Amino acid sequence: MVVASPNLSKAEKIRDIEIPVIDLLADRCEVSKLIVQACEEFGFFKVINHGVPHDVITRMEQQGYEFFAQPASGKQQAGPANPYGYGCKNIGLKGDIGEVEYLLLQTNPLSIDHKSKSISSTDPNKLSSAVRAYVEAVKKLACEILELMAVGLGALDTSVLSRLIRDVESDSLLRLNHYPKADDGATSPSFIGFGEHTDPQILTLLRSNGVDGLQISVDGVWVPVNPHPVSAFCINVGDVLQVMTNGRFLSVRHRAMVNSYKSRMSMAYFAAPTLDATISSLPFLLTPQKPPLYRSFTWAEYKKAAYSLRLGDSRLNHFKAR
Ligand code: GA4
Repeated sequence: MVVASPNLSKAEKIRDIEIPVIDLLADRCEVSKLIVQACEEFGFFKVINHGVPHDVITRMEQQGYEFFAQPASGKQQAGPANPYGYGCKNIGLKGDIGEVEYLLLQTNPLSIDHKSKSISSTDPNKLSSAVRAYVEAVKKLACEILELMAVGLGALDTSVLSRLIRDVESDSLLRLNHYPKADDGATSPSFIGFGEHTDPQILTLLRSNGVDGLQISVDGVWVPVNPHPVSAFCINVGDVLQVMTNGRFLSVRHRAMVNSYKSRMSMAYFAAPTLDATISSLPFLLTPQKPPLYRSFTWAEYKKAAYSLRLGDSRLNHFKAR
């Protein structure tokens, strides 16, 4: 719960009190207000009682552990990530590097089935069924959260955000990240697993194996996000949602550090629209005093810009309204 401590800066406050943990089984109207408040203040919050079945999560995690435990030659069958598939240390297409290995997957059912064959040498069906079940459950959760946001923002049409990601052709992604512990082969003295960036999409739903490493930037200060409660999902606003809310919600810079006591695995679902979807500020949030901060663009255009820039670049600056 966020408590008021009047004389502290936002960074000092959050260091003491943690980002908000929101119980999705609480009163719907209250929950929608808390979500909006968290998105405005921090761009991050956690949800508990989220309805994603425990066995769906553990099956997916198990597949992740098995994949990363393979020898390099096995993992490389699923790579190089260009941008999808298995990647090791190389992030994106512009030379960014981190102490991380990952699997980046498209989430439409056909692509999951196809890619599972190159990822799993043992049982592709087991892998694809775990990924499909996980994606279905987190997509449902993402839709629910987007509907609560729309309620909290006062939208008459409460599906105005969720329908963007509901389409089977949505460009949503699933990323499994493995950050080996620092003495397990991490070579960078900075211990940066995944360098600072914002997420380009609408919303990110993140799970980790209870090991810390995630940090968010609050007023320019790096603040660790405690991985507890372990059953929670950590949710953050992406660039597209910042645009749609005309800057009311914040797409906040974050990064992942490696640590020296335990390796970390995280699973991130990036909820995105279809490639041809047009993104612009929601009309009911615009007034003569608050004109659009960004120009309209398609998701394909934004994604192309993201891959032409470095990880830490500010993409949204390129889409400001004139
Ligand atoms: C950051 C969020 C997601 O992990 C991701 C990343 C993508 C990639 O790793 O392929 C990007 C990065 C992310 C933003 C800028 C571009 C694209 C690497 C990079 C340098 C999958 C995404 O959609 O954007």
